[in-house]
Amino acid sequence: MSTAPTTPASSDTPAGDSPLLIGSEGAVRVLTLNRPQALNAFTTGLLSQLRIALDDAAKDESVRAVLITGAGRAFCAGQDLSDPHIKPEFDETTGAVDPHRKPKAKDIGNLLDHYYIPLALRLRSMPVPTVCAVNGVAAGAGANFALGCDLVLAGQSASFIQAFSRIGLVPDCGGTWLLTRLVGRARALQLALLGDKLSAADAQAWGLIARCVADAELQSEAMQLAQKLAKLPTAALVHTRQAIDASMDLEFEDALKLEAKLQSQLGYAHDYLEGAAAFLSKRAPVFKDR
Ligand code: T3D
Repeated sequence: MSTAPTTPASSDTPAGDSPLLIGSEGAVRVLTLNRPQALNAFTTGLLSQLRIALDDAAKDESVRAVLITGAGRAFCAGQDLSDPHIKPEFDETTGAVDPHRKPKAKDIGNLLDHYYIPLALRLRSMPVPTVCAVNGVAAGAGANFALGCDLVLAGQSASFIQAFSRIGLVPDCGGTWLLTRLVGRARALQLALLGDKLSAADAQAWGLIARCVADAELQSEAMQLAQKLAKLPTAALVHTRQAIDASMDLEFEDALKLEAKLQSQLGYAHDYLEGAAAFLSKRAPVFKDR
């Protein structure tokens, strides 16, 4: 079953033009960032809606995978730098910062505490697998939000930019943690210090994303992938994510013990019994645990 994207109420876009579109295709919940005029940059309104939509998907037992993408030519240009919550003071005519005027303090860390950290944690702990279809440029927090998803596909014209150093900030939305684990220290530093654009093809070659696909195929490939994940044993997939993430900080023996602990839990659950029975009776399994 497929439902048209809905348009929840929003404070930062005109009625009927919500910054987040929410739809479904069978067991896949589809979230589309929808501020194409600003390359889907994150406002506090969009960040809140995104977190609420992920909470809803997490609670809804009929959802077995989440697919996230962007409307228009970009995936997401990161924090909306004109958002009144963080916009710094400067002379709008000349674009200059007045060196004699003490800028009004706007604590960006506060923005992270209230919006980005809860969002990144929500994404990383989803009880279902997440797929990101990066349909164009993904910059700053937009790039790191995408990289926080379980499987990332990107269209061939998409790119990834750690734009933070360009504006005097450090990578956030999990960037320092994710980049180092995905591509190693040397490449993480190269991306983060220089803020250069990395093409989707290079992102795949570097192991930053799962796959780069033709632009025209991106949405259908991502949906196929999400549908495939939705049919797999959800609880086992989510425990797998948990074990892989934890492994980075564990000794080998502790990783073995964590695997045994998770296997104990899963071994009593329906999906393992179903998977093993289906294999032995040469039929397709029907998984249902979440
Ligand atoms: O306070 C904090 O910042 C804390 C949070 C930090 C998290 C972050 O994400 S920091 C990083 C913020 N993002 C950036 O610095 C990226 C800024 N954008 C760009 O560098 C470029 O737009 C892109 C490389 C992403 C794309 O370039 P291009 O040439 O394809 O498009 P464009 O012409 O620059 O942008 C098109 C429109 O989108 C333009 O509006 P206009 O002139 O047509 O009315 C542009 O201003 C707008 N836009 C793009 N990015 C942002 C944005 N508007 C607000 N905020 C943006 N981040």
